[in-house]
Amino acid sequence: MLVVHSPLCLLHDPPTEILSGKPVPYKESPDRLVRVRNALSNDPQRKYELTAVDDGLDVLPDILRVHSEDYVVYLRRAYSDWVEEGGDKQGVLPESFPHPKLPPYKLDPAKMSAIARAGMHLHRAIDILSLLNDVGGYYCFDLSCPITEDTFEAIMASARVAVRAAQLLVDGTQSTAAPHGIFALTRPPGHHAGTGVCGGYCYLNNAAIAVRCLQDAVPAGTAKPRVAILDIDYHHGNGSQEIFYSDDSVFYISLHAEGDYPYFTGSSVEEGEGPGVGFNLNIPLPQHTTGDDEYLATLDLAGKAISDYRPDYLVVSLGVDTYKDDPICCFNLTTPCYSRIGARIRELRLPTLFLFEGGYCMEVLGENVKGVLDGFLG
Ligand code: Q9C
Ligand code: ZN
Repeated sequence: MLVVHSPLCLLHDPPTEILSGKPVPYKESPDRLVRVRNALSNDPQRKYELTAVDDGLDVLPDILRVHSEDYVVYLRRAYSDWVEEGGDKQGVLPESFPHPKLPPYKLDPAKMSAIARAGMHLHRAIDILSLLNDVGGYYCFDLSCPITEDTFEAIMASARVAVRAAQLLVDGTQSTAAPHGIFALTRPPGHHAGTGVCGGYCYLNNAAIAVRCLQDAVPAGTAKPRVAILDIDYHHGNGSQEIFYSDDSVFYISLHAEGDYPYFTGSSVEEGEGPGVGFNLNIPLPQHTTGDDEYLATLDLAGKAISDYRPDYLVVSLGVDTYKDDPICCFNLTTPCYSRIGARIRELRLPTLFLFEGGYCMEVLGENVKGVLDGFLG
């Protein structure tokens, strides 16, 4: 199996996040990536071929099919503007947020038009404005997404990994006996990032960017490929849900913990809107009591829904924070369960793009991710 990665993804390394009200060491560390990479490259059977993505690959057009220009300009400029305005060198951490109970979410019109102007000329005019320092809360929904000096470089590299992996999946799908699979070693993760907002360690929605690449890789006049996203991260992918909520060409299915982060989405009544009604499926599972058997039984239901949709591609948001000893999550999955998950995904017999999302138990992170991929390979 091809594994696409980028050393630049290691650059993002914020010192702290706020968890339960206090600063703690940042859980979404570069070491996560190293652990997974090592587990795959040390496979005794050498089943995984690691390939670094070309740093020169221009993925801005791909990103702009998912995210708004003003948001991307914000991400690009936020750190330098913040430091210029006297913000802490450790990184941007907004401290005031628009709230649904305090509408409207008005920004200074002069700032917004400057942002919009910069957005239209994103390639060359990134340095028009230093106006964004006090709007961070408009582009962020929690305290787990500091923007450091290196964040933009790392999130662009993560998006490049996603795009390249999608391209390779399309290229390799012609010949098929076994279902074809590719792993995008994306980090920072993506499924909490929405059209214009970061949160939950996520800045750019790598899975969504990959979905649009898969869909756009067909000749003009050909039917748009249908894509199913199976999100098996412990947390609900609120960003992915938002991006595809009214889109019937993308079926988003999530298994996640009921009542845990991100708290305000993930209910089974969220079934899509407009043309997207019926193409968003949330399956919340109880915290503390969900173990291997309950999880696999639920995954079978998800698999049935995916088969019924008849997608051309499957994109898997692969989080392993469902593990029993994950430091910030409360499911009880054991290591042997991960290869069984991979085997279930294999049974769908679809060209499959796996993207790395969450998972914070460092000791077994590599083993658990490799378990899913091993199970898929059969
Ligand atoms: N009390 C991913 O797994 N903080 N993101 C949670 C819970 C943020 C998780 C606080 C967790 C984000 C990709
Ligand atoms: Zn997660």
